[in-house]
Amino acid sequence: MTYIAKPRMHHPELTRNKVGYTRRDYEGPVSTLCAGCGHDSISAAIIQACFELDIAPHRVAKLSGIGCSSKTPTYFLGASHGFNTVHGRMPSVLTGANLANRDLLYLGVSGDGDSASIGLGQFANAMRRGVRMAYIVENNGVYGLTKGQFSPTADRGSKSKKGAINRDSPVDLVGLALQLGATYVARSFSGDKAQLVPLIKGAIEHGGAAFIDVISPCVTFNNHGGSTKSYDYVRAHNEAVSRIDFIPQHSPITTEYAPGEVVDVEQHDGSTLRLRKLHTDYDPTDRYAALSYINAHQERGEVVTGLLYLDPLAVDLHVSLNTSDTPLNKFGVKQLCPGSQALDKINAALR
Ligand SMILES: Cc1ncc(C[n+]2csc(CCOP(=O)(O)OP(=O)(O)O)c2C)c(N)n1
Ligand code: SF4
Ligand SMILES: [Mg+2]
Repeated sequence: MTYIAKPRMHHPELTRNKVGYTRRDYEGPVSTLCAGCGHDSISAAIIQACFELDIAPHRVAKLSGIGCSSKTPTYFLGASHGFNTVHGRMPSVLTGANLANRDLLYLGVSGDGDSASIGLGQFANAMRRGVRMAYIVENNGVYGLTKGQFSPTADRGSKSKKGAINRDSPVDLVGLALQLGATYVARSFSGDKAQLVPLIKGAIEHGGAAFIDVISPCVTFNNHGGSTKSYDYVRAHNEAVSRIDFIPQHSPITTEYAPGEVVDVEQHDGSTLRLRKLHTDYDPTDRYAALSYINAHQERGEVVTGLLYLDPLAVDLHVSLNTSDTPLNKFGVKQLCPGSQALDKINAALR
């Protein structure tokens, strides 16, 4: 049995959001992951973000690869579209679905093994093409599902549960996402819901490729001394560059801040990301400065979290390809297949 259904009864007066759903409507069956796994906290943050964003569940498509992390879409948004792909292939399947139906909101959930090992090429091409999606990697530094081998994001010198030392250089997905052209790049920690929920909201509402690397400790295989992906290590080395508040479209801005204390960045859909800067020298609109800031802090063993880079004017793959505003899956056979005469004309024009 891979999941346990939750009891369907709930209190009739549970709070409903603007589209009439309760928080329970965004949940899935009971998780079968190990108790305390960081991945379950990320599922809870996704549920809260979608409930608070007033997104009708049927407007979301959640796609994943293979791994404990990739199992999690079963445990949230039970009434949304879902596709559990082959290991490392979530980005290409999501790209195809997005091109066929641009009306849905795409959520890609993956693991550090799924995205930084077998799926590295897929991750790279989704980022560089600007596929509109919220791409979340639940990063625990190990292949949890196959019993805790080091993954490519494990830091050099970090120790396995049995004491083996990792001698390989790490793949930094945040650095890669920045270099490859992602237009929304963030890092967070599964143990920091206050930071993670607004980051997920901003990613869902972003108009291009949004990537969030969430450090998500594996309590069974990688939560010991010597691991740099344990709860204790991340709590002790977390360097948040900013706190963000997500302000939906047309909502009144109520909190008052002293000048210079916050930066408001409006996204293409009219929502605002309010950044409360914790490090005044950090500029989240400068891709290359962000890269060198992150690298310098990483050298010192610090984990830089928060919204690391944002291009509020991002455009996505549909704009680059100049696709029709009507989703392709809404066209009938007549429009999609104009017949052999039309094809002959095109061929003749190319001769
Ligand atoms: C093509 C293929 N190769 C290898 C595997 C075995 N396998 C399953 S999950 C996994 C790694 C999962 O690691 P990660 O993505 O980090 O997820 P986690 O379990 O840590 O959340 C591997 C190697 C597979 N299922 N398919
Ligand atoms: S093995 Fe690790 S990653 Fe997998 S469910 Fe257990 S704690 Fe989570
Ligand atoms: Mg992993």
